[in-house]
Amino acid sequence: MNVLTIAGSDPSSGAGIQGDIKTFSALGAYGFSAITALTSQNSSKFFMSEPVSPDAVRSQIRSVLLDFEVSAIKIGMVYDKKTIKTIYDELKNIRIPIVLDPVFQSTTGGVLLQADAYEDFKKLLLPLVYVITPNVPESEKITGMKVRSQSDARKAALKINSMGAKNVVIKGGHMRGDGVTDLLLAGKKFYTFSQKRLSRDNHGGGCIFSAALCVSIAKGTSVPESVRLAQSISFESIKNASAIGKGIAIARQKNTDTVEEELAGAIGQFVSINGIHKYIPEVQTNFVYAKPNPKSIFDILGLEGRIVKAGSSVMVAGTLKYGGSRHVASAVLEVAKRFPSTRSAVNIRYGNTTIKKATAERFQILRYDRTLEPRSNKNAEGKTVSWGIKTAIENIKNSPDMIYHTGDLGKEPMILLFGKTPRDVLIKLAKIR
Ligand code: PXL
Repeated sequence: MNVLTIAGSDPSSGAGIQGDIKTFSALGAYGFSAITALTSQNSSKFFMSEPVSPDAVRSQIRSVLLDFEVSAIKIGMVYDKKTIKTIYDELKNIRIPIVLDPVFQSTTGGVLLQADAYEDFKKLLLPLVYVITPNVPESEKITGMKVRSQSDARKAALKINSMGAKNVVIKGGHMRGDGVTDLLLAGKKFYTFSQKRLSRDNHGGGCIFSAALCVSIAKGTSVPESVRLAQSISFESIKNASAIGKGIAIARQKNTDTVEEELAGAIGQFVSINGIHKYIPEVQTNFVYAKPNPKSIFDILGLEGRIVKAGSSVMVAGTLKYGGSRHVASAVLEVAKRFPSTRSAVNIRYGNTTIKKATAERFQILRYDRTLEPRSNKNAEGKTVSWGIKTAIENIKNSPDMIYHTGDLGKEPMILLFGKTPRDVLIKLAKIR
């Protein structure tokens, strides 16, 4: 999934374009960028800034939108009137959700929006916006109101909404109190999200919030859920800030794991393998990948749906979801309990030749016999796979590469191929085809 940031360059890489790209990557999104302005700053001082020409801003945005699929756009530093007008002209007719982070001043005091550009900022950009994410001083600038309390914040949110922004988040970091409460106005409803207050200044935390929000919106997650996620990601990154320069600490994205990215990539490769249709069983195929140390199938990403065969073509029907797979996920869950590094699996059609090739490759192959399953277990919905896998791995010392069964009355035989990662599973699959 791809997103675009339209923002200023920050050579300290904590905020702006560079910060956004890091956040996008950490969350498994591909980030495109269009640079509106150059700033020169470090952790102590903001030295200067200058705009990129309108032609160049326009051309950058077009070069991205003409070619790539973009699921959401983030706008950060827009610097001046000409840049605002250019962005407005390029985005006014597109249907991609826009997250606007109104940044007016850098942490070290640099001017990110010129004084004569506020009117155009409000008039042209706010009506394009799906979610806007001001902090308290920014919300005051936009509305002309004083925002000192939660009730002021609600009034400000309503006003910003009336100015055109569909959903409004007012980040509460600058308000007094032990905790920090971010306020969301979505539709006609208010939501609040509270978090402990971290007593450290940082550079980049706000950019991380809006960039994470942008990725979450791009994935189709609801606005309230996306705000909750953005708050948690920016909180962790502020906690993780490091004083790598002589001045203010720079917020650092925690590396989130890339379960979704890896699995989606592997499924894409799987379906394009030449002749793979011969390996799709009657019940079709699922391909799963667990978070580290999965506790239930809801820690395991799989297709809600299947990889299906139609003649000799194979395609993905459904989307990736935690808990999306029951059978293959239950198998991985059982194996991961004994062998935590095994986190991925795919089910393929049973065939003698496949077993022989796997034997020749010296795979660790196990089998279980479904006909030996205790009747009480058979009657319990969905327990067969767990029982079978548990039985198969009971006495082994090394993690299995393959576990199969040869069926039961009305049950198709099946092979499960395991690996540490989806890529590992594909490598094993290549050896036995
Ligand atoms: O964090 C706001 C911000 C956004 N964009 C750029 C910046 C800053 C803060 O310094 O420099 C380019």
